[in-house]
Amino acid sequence: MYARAKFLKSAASLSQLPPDEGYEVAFAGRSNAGKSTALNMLTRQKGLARTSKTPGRTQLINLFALDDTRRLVDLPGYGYAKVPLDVKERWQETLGEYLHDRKCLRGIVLLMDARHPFKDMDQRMIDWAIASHLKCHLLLSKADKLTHQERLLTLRQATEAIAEVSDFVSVQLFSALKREGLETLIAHMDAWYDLTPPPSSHEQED
Ligand SMILES: Nc1nc2c(ncn2[C@@H]2O[C@H](COP(=O)(O)OP(=O)(O)OP(=O)(O)O)[C@@H](O)[C@H]2O)c(=O)[nH]1
Ligand SMILES: [Mg+2]
Repeated sequence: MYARAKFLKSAASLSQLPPDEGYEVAFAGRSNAGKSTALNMLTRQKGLARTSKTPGRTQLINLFALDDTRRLVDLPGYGYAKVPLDVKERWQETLGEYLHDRKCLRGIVLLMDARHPFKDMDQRMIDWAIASHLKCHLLLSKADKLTHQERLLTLRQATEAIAEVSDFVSVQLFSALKREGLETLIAHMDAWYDLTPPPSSHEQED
Protein backbone atom coordinates (compact mmCIF):
# COMPACT_ATOMS: atom_id res chain seq x y z
CA MET A 1 0.00 0.00 0.00
CA TYR A 2 2.53 2.63 1.15
CA ALA A 3 5.08 1.52 -1.41
CA ARG A 4 2.62 2.71 -4.06
CA ALA A 5 3.08 6.35 -2.97
CA LYS A 6 3.63 8.75 -5.83
CA PHE A 7 4.56 12.41 -5.64
CA LEU A 8 1.39 14.43 -6.23
CA LYS A 9 2.29 18.09 -5.78
CA SER A 10 3.98 20.73 -3.64
CA ALA A 11 1.79 23.43 -2.15
CA ALA A 12 3.20 26.78 -1.03
CA SER A 13 0.00 27.67 0.81
CA LEU A 14 -3.22 26.01 1.97
CA SER A 15 -5.06 27.39 -1.06
CA GLN A 16 -2.88 25.24 -3.31
CA LEU A 17 -3.85 21.99 -1.60
CA PRO A 18 -5.93 19.45 -3.53
CA PRO A 19 -9.71 19.45 -2.89
CA ASP A 20 -10.56 18.66 0.74
CA GLU A 21 -11.78 15.12 0.00
CA GLY A 22 -10.71 11.58 0.83
CA TYR A 23 -8.10 10.93 3.49
CA GLU A 24 -4.92 12.70 4.49
CA VAL A 25 -2.32 11.71 7.06
CA ALA A 26 0.30 14.37 7.74
CA PHE A 27 3.85 14.05 9.05
CA ALA A 28 4.78 16.98 11.26
CA GLY A 29 7.58 17.91 13.60
CA ARG A 30 10.52 20.17 14.23
CA SER A 31 12.95 20.70 11.46
CA ASN A 32 15.43 17.83 11.33
CA ALA A 33 13.21 15.51 13.42
CA GLY A 34 13.30 12.94 10.61
CA LYS A 35 9.94 13.38 8.83
CA SER A 36 11.20 12.93 5.30
CA THR A 37 13.41 10.01 6.30
CA ALA A 38 10.43 8.30 7.97
CA LEU A 39 8.28 8.83 4.88
CA ASN A 40 10.96 7.33 2.66
CA MET A 41 11.19 4.31 4.97
CA LEU A 42 7.42 3.88 5.09
CA THR A 43 7.08 4.04 1.32
CA ARG A 44 10.29 2.09 0.65
CA GLN A 45 11.33 4.85 -1.74
CA LYS A 46 14.65 6.39 -0.88
CA GLY A 47 14.19 9.57 -2.83
CA LEU A 48 10.45 10.19 -2.38
CA ALA A 49 10.57 12.89 0.28
CA ARG A 50 13.83 14.77 0.07
CA THR A 51 16.03 14.52 3.13
CA SER A 52 18.82 16.84 4.03
CA LYS A 53 21.43 17.48 6.66
CA THR A 54 20.44 21.13 6.41
CA PRO A 55 17.42 21.71 8.65
CA GLY A 56 14.56 23.71 7.28
CA ARG A 57 15.05 22.53 3.74
CA THR A 58 11.49 21.32 3.18
CA GLN A 59 9.65 24.64 2.78
CA LEU A 60 6.62 23.41 0.89
CA ILE A 61 3.75 21.14 1.83
CA ASN A 62 4.59 18.03 -0.19
CA LEU A 63 1.74 15.66 -1.03
CA PHE A 64 2.00 12.03 -2.11
CA ALA A 65 -0.87 9.92 -3.43
CA LEU A 66 -1.35 6.36 -2.21
CA ASP A 67 -4.46 5.82 -4.31
CA ASP A 68 -7.34 7.93 -5.65
CA THR A 69 -8.56 8.97 -2.20
CA ARG A 70 -5.62 8.58 0.19
CA ARG A 71 -2.75 11.03 0.52
CA LEU A 72 0.41 11.39 2.61
CA VAL A 73 1.52 14.90 3.54
CA ASP A 74 5.06 16.00 4.45
CA LEU A 75 4.67 19.27 6.35
CA PRO A 76 7.55 21.74 6.58
CA GLY A 77 9.44 21.46 9.85
CA TYR A 78 9.10 24.15 12.49
CA GLY A 79 11.52 25.50 15.05
CA TYR A 80 14.52 26.08 12.83
CA ALA A 81 16.42 28.91 14.51
CA LYS A 82 17.61 30.64 11.34
CA VAL A 83 14.14 31.21 9.89
CA PRO A 84 13.12 34.87 10.40
CA LEU A 85 10.49 35.42 13.08
CA ASP A 86 7.77 36.68 10.74
CA VAL A 87 8.20 33.64 8.47
CA LYS A 88 8.05 31.40 11.53
CA GLU A 89 4.88 33.03 12.82
CA ARG A 90 3.19 32.90 9.43
CA TRP A 91 4.03 29.22 9.11
CA GLN A 92 2.71 28.43 12.60
CA GLU A 93 -0.52 30.16 11.71
CA THR A 94 -0.77 28.09 8.51
CA LEU A 95 -0.10 24.87 10.43
CA GLY A 96 -2.78 25.70 12.98
CA GLU A 97 -5.23 26.44 10.19
CA TYR A 98 -4.41 23.21 8.35
CA LEU A 99 -4.97 21.13 11.50
CA HIS A 100 -8.16 22.95 12.36
CA ASP A 101 -9.83 23.30 8.97
CA ARG A 102 -8.71 20.36 6.84
CA LYS A 103 -11.65 17.96 6.94
CA CYS A 104 -9.94 15.09 5.12
CA LEU A 105 -7.10 15.11 7.67
CA ARG A 106 -7.45 11.87 9.63
CA GLY A 107 -4.38 11.99 11.79
CA ILE A 108 -1.01 13.54 12.48
CA VAL A 109 2.21 11.62 12.81
CA LEU A 110 4.30 13.93 14.98
CA LEU A 111 8.02 13.22 15.03
CA MET A 112 10.07 14.38 17.99
CA ASP A 113 13.77 13.64 18.40
CA ALA A 114 13.79 11.07 21.22
CA ARG A 115 16.69 12.90 22.84
CA HIS A 116 14.65 16.09 23.34
CA PRO A 117 10.91 15.56 22.85
CA PHE A 118 7.98 17.82 23.80
CA LYS A 119 9.44 21.19 22.87
CA ASP A 120 7.03 24.15 23.04
CA MET A 121 5.91 23.91 19.44
CA ASP A 122 5.48 20.11 19.69
CA GLN A 123 3.22 20.62 22.66
CA ARG A 124 1.29 23.26 20.75
CA MET A 125 0.80 20.86 17.82
CA ILE A 126 -0.51 18.20 20.21
CA ASP A 127 -2.87 20.72 21.82
CA TRP A 128 -4.12 21.85 18.39
CA ALA A 129 -4.69 18.25 17.33
CA ILE A 130 -6.70 17.49 20.47
CA ALA A 131 -8.70 20.72 20.13
CA SER A 132 -9.53 19.68 16.53
CA HIS A 133 -10.45 16.13 17.62
CA LEU A 134 -7.60 14.82 15.51
CA LYS A 135 -5.66 11.68 16.31
CA CYS A 136 -1.98 12.26 16.91
CA HIS A 137 0.65 9.51 16.92
CA LEU A 138 4.01 10.54 18.36
CA LEU A 139 7.20 9.03 17.01
CA LEU A 140 10.17 9.40 19.34
CA SER A 141 12.58 9.46 16.44
CA LYS A 142 16.26 8.55 16.09
CA ALA A 143 15.78 6.04 18.92
CA ASP A 144 19.01 4.40 17.72
CA LYS A 145 20.82 7.28 19.44
CA LEU A 146 19.56 6.18 22.88
CA THR A 147 20.97 3.55 25.23
CA HIS A 148 18.67 0.78 26.43
CA GLN A 149 18.07 2.61 29.72
CA GLU A 150 17.37 5.90 27.97
CA ARG A 151 14.86 4.18 25.68
CA LEU A 152 12.89 2.82 28.62
CA LEU A 153 12.95 6.13 30.46
CA THR A 154 12.05 8.20 27.40
CA LEU A 155 9.11 5.98 26.49
CA ARG A 156 7.86 5.90 30.08
CA GLN A 157 8.06 9.69 30.44
CA ALA A 158 6.30 10.23 27.12
CA THR A 159 3.56 7.75 28.01
CA GLU A 160 3.04 9.61 31.29
CA ALA A 161 3.01 12.97 29.50
CA ILE A 162 0.09 11.89 27.30
CA ALA A 163 -1.77 9.81 29.90
CA GLU A 164 -4.63 12.28 30.19
CA VAL A 165 -5.14 12.59 26.45
CA SER A 166 -4.59 8.97 25.46
CA ASP A 167 -7.91 8.89 23.55
CA PHE A 168 -6.29 11.15 20.95
CA VAL A 169 -2.57 10.73 21.43
CA SER A 170 -0.35 7.64 21.29
CA VAL A 171 3.42 7.24 21.35
CA GLN A 172 6.20 4.85 20.32
CA LEU A 173 9.94 4.73 19.83
CA PHE A 174 11.05 4.92 16.21
CA SER A 175 14.24 4.62 14.21
CA ALA A 176 14.34 4.90 10.46
CA LEU A 177 18.02 4.01 10.56
CA LYS A 178 17.32 0.67 12.28
CA ARG A 179 13.91 0.21 10.64
CA GLU A 180 12.41 0.08 14.13
CA GLY A 181 8.76 0.76 14.90
CA LEU A 182 7.42 0.59 11.36
CA GLU A 183 4.72 -1.99 12.07
CA THR A 184 3.20 -0.01 14.91
CA LEU A 185 3.22 3.15 12.82
CA ILE A 186 1.51 1.35 9.92
CA ALA A 187 -1.14 -0.08 12.26
CA HIS A 188 -2.14 3.46 13.27
CA MET A 189 -2.06 4.80 9.74
CA ASP A 190 -4.06 1.87 8.33
CA ALA A 191 -6.79 2.61 10.87
CA TRP A 192 -6.82 6.32 10.01
CA TYR A 193 -7.11 5.48 6.33
CA ASP A 194 -10.05 3.17 7.15
CA LEU A 195 -8.08 0.14 6.00
CA THR A 196 -8.31 -1.71 9.35
CA PRO A 197 -9.96 -1.26 12.78
CA PRO A 198 -7.99 0.95 15.22
CA PRO A 199 -5.12 -0.70 17.15
CA SER A 200 -5.13 -0.80 20.95
CA SER A 201 -4.16 2.54 22.48
CA HIS A 202 -1.57 0.90 24.73
CA GLU A 203 1.42 0.36 22.50
CA GLN A 204 3.97 -2.33 22.91
CA GLU A 205 7.43 -1.77 21.48
CA ASP A 206 7.90 -3.75 18.32
N1 LIG B 1 20.47 8.37 13.63
C1 LIG B 1 19.38 8.62 12.92
N2 LIG B 1 19.34 9.71 12.11
C2 LIG B 1 18.20 9.96 11.43
C3 LIG B 1 17.04 9.12 11.55
N3 LIG B 1 16.06 9.66 10.78
C4 LIG B 1 16.58 10.77 10.21
N4 LIG B 1 17.87 10.96 10.58
C5 LIG B 1 18.76 12.05 10.13
O1 LIG B 1 18.27 13.30 10.58
C6 LIG B 1 18.48 14.32 9.61
C7 LIG B 1 17.18 15.01 9.25
O2 LIG B 1 16.28 14.11 8.64
P1 LIG B 1 15.09 14.60 7.70
O3 LIG B 1 14.28 13.37 7.42
O4 LIG B 1 15.59 15.38 6.56
O5 LIG B 1 14.31 15.56 8.70
P2 LIG B 1 12.98 16.42 8.42
O6 LIG B 1 12.17 16.31 9.66
O7 LIG B 1 12.34 16.00 7.16
O8 LIG B 1 13.58 17.91 8.31
P3 LIG B 1 12.93 19.19 7.56
O9 LIG B 1 12.53 18.75 6.19
O10 LIG B 1 14.04 20.17 7.60
O11 LIG B 1 11.78 19.62 8.39
C8 LIG B 1 19.12 13.63 8.41
O12 LIG B 1 20.53 13.83 8.49
C9 LIG B 1 18.79 12.16 8.62
O13 LIG B 1 19.72 11.30 8.06
C10 LIG B 1 17.14 7.96 12.41
O14 LIG B 1 16.22 7.16 12.58
N5 LIG B 1 18.32 7.77 13.06
MG1 LIG C 1 11.90 17.05 5.42
